[in-house]
Amino acid sequence: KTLDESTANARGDDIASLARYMQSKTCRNVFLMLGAGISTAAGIPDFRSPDTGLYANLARLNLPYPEAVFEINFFRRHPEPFYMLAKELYPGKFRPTLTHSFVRLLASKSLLHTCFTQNIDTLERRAGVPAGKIIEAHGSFATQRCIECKRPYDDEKMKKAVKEGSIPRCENAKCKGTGKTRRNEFGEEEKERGLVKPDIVFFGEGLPDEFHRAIPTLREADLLIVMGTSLTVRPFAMLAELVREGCLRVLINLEKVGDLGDREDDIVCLGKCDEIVQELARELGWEEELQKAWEAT
Ligand code: CNA
Repeated sequence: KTLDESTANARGDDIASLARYMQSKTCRNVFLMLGAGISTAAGIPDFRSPDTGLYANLARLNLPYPEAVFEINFFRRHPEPFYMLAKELYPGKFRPTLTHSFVRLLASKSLLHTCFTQNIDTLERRAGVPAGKIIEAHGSFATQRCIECKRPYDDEKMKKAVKEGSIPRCENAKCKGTGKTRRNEFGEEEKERGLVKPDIVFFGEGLPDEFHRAIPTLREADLLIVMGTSLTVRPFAMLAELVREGCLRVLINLEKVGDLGDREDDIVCLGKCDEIVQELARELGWEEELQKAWEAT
């Protein structure tokens, strides 16, 4: 056997035993931890993949360092790079992947307890995963508000601004922004209103309350599947350590990440998530249903 064949066989065995476990009575509450890698097949670049990731392709934005584009203090001074990127990443033009449809299937089979996602692309919702099962830990592009006075900003105006490449500002007449003044179109001095930002969590901002509220439920997990994430962003990455010892943990990713693989029963399946999920669906007898669910998206 070649090394490749042995690896493929080992993966096949792992997937078969995972499927058996999922079909057993013990496996009632499935939790997911998702990241940008489940959306790369939809055409959305992730952050950290070499060559294709956003961080490798940000030179054109003239940033002091790549993460600055998602830092709240940098955004307050220089919103332009973020809005250039938002134009490319804005939801609407991307279709869910097979992996997103697999999540939907888990929900329709009453196996899914909670899907924790770091993704901001809203593709879980678009694939039909019930909103009540999703925790968008880093927020999403679905809504937006002023970063100073926090007044929500209109969805349609936001779409238009992103499309046109303009930078939206708060429309609350009382918004004082950062206190800076500027001259308006009539030559009068007025306070510059705050910048509008999608409700995605930037570095330097807190995670949504619903994320914190959902953490204790992880103790109920019988199975945790971690997919498409480098597990480098905290506190999200810590969730994988919070499931009880007896909970089966599975990693489906291009590379090994976090401490997945360190516990005796952990399963590590390295490869593209769409391919592995398809193999798993085959083992579960869900292949046709998965295909149909995906075609319907
Ligand atoms: P990341 O740090 O870029 O890591 C992605 C991981 O996925 C890496 O380990 C890759 O090897 C792996 N990967 C890439 N493609 C595949 C594939 N087809 N199959 C399996 N594995 C794959 O991204 P994280 O999500 O870990 O980082 C967290 C950030 C990224 C969050 O704050 C997100 O908001 C942010 N982000 C989100 C999106 C999105 O919503 N689609 C896109 C880019 C960045």
